[in-house]
Amino acid sequence: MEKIKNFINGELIEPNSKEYFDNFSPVTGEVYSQVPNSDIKDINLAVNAAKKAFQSWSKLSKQERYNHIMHLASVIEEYFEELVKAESIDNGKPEWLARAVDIPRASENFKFFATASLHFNSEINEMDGKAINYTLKQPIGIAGCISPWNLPIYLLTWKIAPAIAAGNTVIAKPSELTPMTAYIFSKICQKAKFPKGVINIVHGYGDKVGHALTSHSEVPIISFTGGTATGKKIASVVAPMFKKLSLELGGKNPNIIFADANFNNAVKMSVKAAFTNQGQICLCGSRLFVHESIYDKFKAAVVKETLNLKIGDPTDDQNSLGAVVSKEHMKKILYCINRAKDEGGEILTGGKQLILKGRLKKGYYIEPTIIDGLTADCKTNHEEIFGPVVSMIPFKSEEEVIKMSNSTSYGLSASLFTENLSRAHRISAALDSGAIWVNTWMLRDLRIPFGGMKNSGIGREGGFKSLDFFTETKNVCVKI
Ligand code: TXE
Repeated sequence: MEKIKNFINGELIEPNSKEYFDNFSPVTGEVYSQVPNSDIKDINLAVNAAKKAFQSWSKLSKQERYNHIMHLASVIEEYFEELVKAESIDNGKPEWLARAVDIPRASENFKFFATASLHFNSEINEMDGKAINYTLKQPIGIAGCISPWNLPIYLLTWKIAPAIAAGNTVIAKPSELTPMTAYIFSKICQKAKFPKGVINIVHGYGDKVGHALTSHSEVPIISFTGGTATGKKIASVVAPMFKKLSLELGGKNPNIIFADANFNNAVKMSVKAAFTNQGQICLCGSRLFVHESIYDKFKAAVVKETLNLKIGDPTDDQNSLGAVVSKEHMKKILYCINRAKDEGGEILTGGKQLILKGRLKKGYYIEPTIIDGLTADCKTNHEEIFGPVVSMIPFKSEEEVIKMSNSTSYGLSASLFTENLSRAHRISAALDSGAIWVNTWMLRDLRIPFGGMKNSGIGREGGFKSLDFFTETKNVCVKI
């Protein structure tokens, strides 16, 4: 059975403890590899390597860093199919989805931020001929990048790429549930002969090695994507140390359908927003608000479209949904579905675990589930479920739907569907969300500021915002 290794100073090495834990594939429910149970000693090793590498990496020209990073991106492309298969086995997502989204994005992240770093300007503020201010944007040091299991290599590289493009070195801690593509990425760094110590990857549990990383005095920047509860814990460790901190946390995103919406597009997008990646994307639209005048017709169409989704073997491109990430997470989702019933919800379709045949019989599959009949203020409509579950709620007016949409503690993203231009602008401005889509969902441009309000996080990443985050801004005032 394959033992995953840490990647420190360009070498693949065992954890200091020599201890490993099991990595289950959600596709089969079987253990298929071993994850290093790393600790503070592994982080110390990585810190030494990253500190040394920073001396040379931060002093390279932007063009030299660009050349290294673009080469790395091209080697990722050589490993494309291996990464697709690994992501699917590790996470449970359909291979077609990894092929269309996750793996292309991994190399795109590097290409995008390498290029962006060449165009990253500083500011000049002239003072009526008396003085000139200019800003320096300098690399800071070691960035700690902690990523979750839902989009493993996509989010890992979304953090590593801007950090190194800005001239920092990195210690990354991938989710312990989905370490495999990060391990393959370590081998890719070796194949690309990427400068040693610039990228280090340490595997293990969040409260152990993740905590060792966030609390390390020589790691001044922390970028985290994951659950809100974990974000809170990390903030409490990092804030008193005055580190730079970016938190991308959970969401309970509204998807709002007005009566004048393009009906077919709204149905298609609502189903996509609810169930893509088995509903395990922080941007998924899990609360579906539909205007009362089209509610019944829309409900019937969404149920019909959902019944057309096939769930099963992630290697079969005919299947829309694969497995959810872990047994524990499957249990949590099923608990939330039962709680919705207790709250008085009616299950329109789905609602159960799906037991498949053959090698998939112990896998973690859940039917895409639509719930109706709950009020906007119940637990089902307030707490993040993070599975293939959507709850439908009717509304009467703009005012009412804005109030219901904004009633949760989250504020990550929202979608609204209408052909009325003024209304689209009005509602967009009124929603408590960091990202709003009109007549679409999850259409992503890497240049845009990305992040959430309220309990969905702090800070914005994406484009020059990421490069700003991973640099220290200094103002220099020169008197003339
Ligand atoms: O996330 P965690 P999990 C949400 C979703 C999900 C919930 C929990 O609701 O059900 O979070 O998922 C590391 N110090 N999202 O358990 O625990 C951990 O090892 C430092 C939303 O996977 O937040 C992993 O690498 N690090 C989300 C990473 O944090 C710690 C995507 C995320 O783990 C740590 C995924 C600690 N004390 C889940 N504890 C999104 N917004 O995209 C854990 N970690």
